[in-house]
Formats: sequence, structure tokens, C-alpha cells
Amino acid sequence: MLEQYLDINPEVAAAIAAGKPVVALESTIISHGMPYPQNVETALKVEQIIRDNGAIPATIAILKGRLKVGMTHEEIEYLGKAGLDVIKTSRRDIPFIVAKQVDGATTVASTMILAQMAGIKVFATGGIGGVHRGAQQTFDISADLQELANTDVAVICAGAKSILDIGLTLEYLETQGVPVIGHQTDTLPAFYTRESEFGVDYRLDTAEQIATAMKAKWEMGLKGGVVVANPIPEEYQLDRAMIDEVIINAVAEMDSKGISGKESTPFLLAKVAEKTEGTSLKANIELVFNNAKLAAGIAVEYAK
Ligand code: PSU
Ligand code: MN
Repeated sequence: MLEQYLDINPEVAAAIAAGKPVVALESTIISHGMPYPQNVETALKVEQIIRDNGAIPATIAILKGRLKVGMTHEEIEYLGKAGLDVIKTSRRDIPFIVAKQVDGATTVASTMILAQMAGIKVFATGGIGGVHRGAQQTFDISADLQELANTDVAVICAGAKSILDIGLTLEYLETQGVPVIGHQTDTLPAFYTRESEFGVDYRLDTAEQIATAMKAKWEMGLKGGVVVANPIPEEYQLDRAMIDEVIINAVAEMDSKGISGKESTPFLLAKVAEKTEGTSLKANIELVFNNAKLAAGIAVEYAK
């Protein structure tokens, strides 16, 4: 049934079948999260980092309606160049992108879904979606959170960007039973900065400890994902006050322009990048590299 829709790259399929470590990667970060050509350079370097750390990378997207788990370099280049012309595809969108046989860039939610279809347990990205500031009025809560509640994949990220309401995001995850692990940190990192005022649920300091907790969860049949929050390396951290001000202004501009729904996150990401003149892009790239390395380590431990 699934093969009718799903194409697993042969190298990735062989690794999964042999129980070797594999790390899934999303594609909305390529199409909507960074400008060309840095998006493609970053995506290819991330794959190399995963290989250098002992795992096989599987970048995920939908191409001409086919679910792709493990893209070629040419396919990554194509998707990165197309950028915002590719349809941002979350859980609700998947059947329509498939039926129309068009291209779709997968978010955290839909990347988790395709990873689960293929049998991949570890997924590295930059930041997850969450509860937006002002969600009390707008109801804007990313489908990523509901996916974390239901789909058995660990997502290694740099915490939640403060375009979101971090406190409400953590409350939502708690309600849904999603554990938030801090890798070598007691507080949830705020993406561009290593710390926030919010504590994580559990601090674990090694990839081995994290893999052990994942196994315990899933072997007991406790469904759903795990958030592994990994702070940006010290040297690439941005100034908290500066980035907070940029974000407050970006949210106000979004509201005044009436931007909502699936356009919100890409608008805020682009605004923040524009207003920080590229320093945020550098930080974003470096934290993704850092997450890829940890994810490979977790995948290696999980495969033991
Ligand atoms: N946050 C980031 N960078 C990103 C995204 C979020 O810092 O690239 C992307 C991810 O693909 C995430 C999606 O799954 O945005 C969330 O979008 P929404 O809030 O519309 O669910
Ligand atoms: Mn949203």
C-alpha cells in the first residue's frame, strides 16, 4: 500500500533494513527557512556532518507527488532554488500535494510522518513550530506540536524561537505528554540564545542517555515524539535583547499586515533575517550543524 506513494532512497532503505543509524532531515527549512544558496549549502553540509558522525542522512520532501525519504544532491539543489515556490506541506496538506503530483516542502510535522512511514526514529532540524504569541486570540498553534503528541520520532532542535510563546508551547507539550529533554542544559534554549527563563523537563548530558530514554518510551508502547533541545554553540549566540526587539517588531508588523495561518512562520523568519542583516542566518546555520552532530550521535546509540 505505502509503496504506492513512498520512495525510500536505496542507501537509506538498506541502512534501515540493517538496523543502522539514520537521521531524517526536513525540507521547509530549505525552501522557507533560509535564502538560496545558503539553504542548499547548509542542507548538503548537514548531510555530510551526519555521515562524518556515523549515520546516514535522509532529507525528506515530496517531489511530483512522490513521498521522498532520502533526496539526491540534485533534488536538494532543485528544491532550494525553487524556494518559496514550493508548497509548505504540513500534515493536512500531504494528500493534496500527492494527488496533484506537485512538489511539497515538509515541515517538522510532515517530516515526522514520512520518517515514521520509513522507520526512522531520529530527526534533526533548527527550530520546531509551537504556540504563537497571541494564540489566545488567533489560535495559531503549529501542527508540529500535535504531531509530537502522536508520532514516534525524536526531534533534535535548538529549542523554540521566541517568535513563539515559549511558555505556552511547553504547556501544550506537557498536556500532550511530550517530554522535553535539555541536552546539557537546564533551561529550554531559545534558538538564537542558549537559555530562556523556562526549565526543560529532564536534563540529559549524553547521546547514550537520550537514546536509552527513547527506547524506554517506545518499548513500553508510549506513543508520541520526544523533543531534544540542544543549545546553540556559545560562540554563535546572538544578543538576547537585540533579537527580542527584532521579534517584537516583526510580530507587530505581521499583525498590522493581517498575515496569518501558514504564512505566519515564514514571514517572521524572513523578517528576523532581514532586520539582523544576516547575523541570524549565520547563527541559524551553525545551530543546525550542531543539532545534526548530536542527532547522529543519538541515532548511533539508538541503533546499538
Ligand atoms: N522555525 C524555525 N525555522 C523553520 C521553521 C520553524 O526556526 O524553518 C519551519 C519548520 O519547518 C516548522 C515550520 O515545522 O516552520 C512550522 O510552521 P507552522 O508554524 O506554520 O506550523
Ligand atoms: Mn501556524
